[in-house]
Amino acid sequence: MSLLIRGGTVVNADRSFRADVLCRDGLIAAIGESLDAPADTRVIDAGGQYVMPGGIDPHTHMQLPFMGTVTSEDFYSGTAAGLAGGTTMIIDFVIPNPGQRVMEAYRQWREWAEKSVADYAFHVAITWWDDTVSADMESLVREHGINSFKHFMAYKGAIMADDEILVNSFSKAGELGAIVTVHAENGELVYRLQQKIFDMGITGPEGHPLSRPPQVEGEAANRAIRIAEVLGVPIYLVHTSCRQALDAIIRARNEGQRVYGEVLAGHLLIDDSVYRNKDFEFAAAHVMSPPYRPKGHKTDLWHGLQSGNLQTTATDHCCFCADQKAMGRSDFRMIPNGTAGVENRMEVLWEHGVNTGRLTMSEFVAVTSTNAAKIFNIYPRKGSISVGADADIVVWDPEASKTISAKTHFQKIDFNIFEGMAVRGTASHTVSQGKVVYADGKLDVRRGAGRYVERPPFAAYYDAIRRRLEHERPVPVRR
Ligand code: URQ
Ligand code: ZN
Ligand code: ZN
Repeated sequence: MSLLIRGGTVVNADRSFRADVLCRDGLIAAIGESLDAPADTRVIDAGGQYVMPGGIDPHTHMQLPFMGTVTSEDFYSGTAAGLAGGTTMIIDFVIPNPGQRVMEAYRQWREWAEKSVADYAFHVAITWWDDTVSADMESLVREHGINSFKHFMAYKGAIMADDEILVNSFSKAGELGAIVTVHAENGELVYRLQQKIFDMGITGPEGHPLSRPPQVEGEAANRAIRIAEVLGVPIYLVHTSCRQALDAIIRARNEGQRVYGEVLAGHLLIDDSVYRNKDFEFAAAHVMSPPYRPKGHKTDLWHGLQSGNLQTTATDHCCFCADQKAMGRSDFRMIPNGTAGVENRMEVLWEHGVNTGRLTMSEFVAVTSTNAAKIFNIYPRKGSISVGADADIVVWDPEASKTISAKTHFQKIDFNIFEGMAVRGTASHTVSQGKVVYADGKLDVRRGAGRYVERPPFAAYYDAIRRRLEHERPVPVRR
């Protein structure tokens, strides 16, 4: 069965143009004006609509065991919810417990993800260090298509990576041609401030942002960036939430360092007033790290996106329902950290990015799909409407309006951080591997249809970094 998307305007990160798109055998087979529909072809009338690369959410946590519970969203329901919002691929996280063989954790997450209905990949977290971790990193890069390793600088006593782990892991990643990513919050400071705030008698969700001020993120962001600079590895900062972290990214990028920044849809649109809401359930539902910030940071983050200093948008989709969040009713430190968003990312960014003029349509495509594909080395297979690319496509109706609500979303969580938000512009059809999987507000997915996407290491990055370091610093650099 072929699929012809007729009469639309193709929008790629570099340009937009009027063209039909023919999909066959899971790939884009032809792009052009007035394409014929071969026999047994399904036709979508895309008149007045945009035909864009399916979204890539580079930061999700489906069925994550965390803080004594497991997220309510699994790989089946989470990838389905993503498709309903135009996201056709996620990059999730393998997070070994400290001391757990990294390869064992990887196999566990691969098993969990087999139920996915859309394509997926993994960043692998390095939460401890010994020779087996080093060996498993090598095997993951060389044999299993992993090219990015995550480091949580927060969560002391759980999965926190201290400087010794950072230096060992960043060095190994550099040898392997992989990119390092970090959750940049100083875990020691968070631990101390949590204790201080709690001992002052502040036990509710309002204590959460007080224990992780922007300076705590700014310090860790700069430290991680500088460690990466000395070791000559490219670095990607996940969920950049504040001016202090953005400043660290901008300074390093202006010095020619290979640093990338991600921003969450939530941090662009929600501020810290949510934590002062008297309703525990409402405030606790917004507990995630880094926390939502005072209003001014949102403006800086939008400027970061518009200026190109932040390259990708994500959701950090990590769902905990009210009964799970209630684990911290008497102690904010026990509230499982995480919020949802995989279904709404693209529509809220279109509403507040494109409809406001902050972003062009092509910039929207870049920050919701193409840049993530390029940074994580799966472009142009993903992130482009081009012949030979995977037929992962969203047909976007710029005039379709809706109001976001937990009452109507597909996400498996009883809360929506964008509850009540009116948006104009949503996915009318989502195509995954050349099959229409979402249309007319209904999902048509098959459990297990999602594929694991292997991502090769980055020879080009390392070659450029090595040459720059040799050029700028006499110190001999690893060949
Ligand atoms: O830190 C993360 O990215 C995971 C554990 C999700 N939770 C969160 O609060 N961001
Ligand atoms: Zn994080
Ligand atoms: Zn996360």
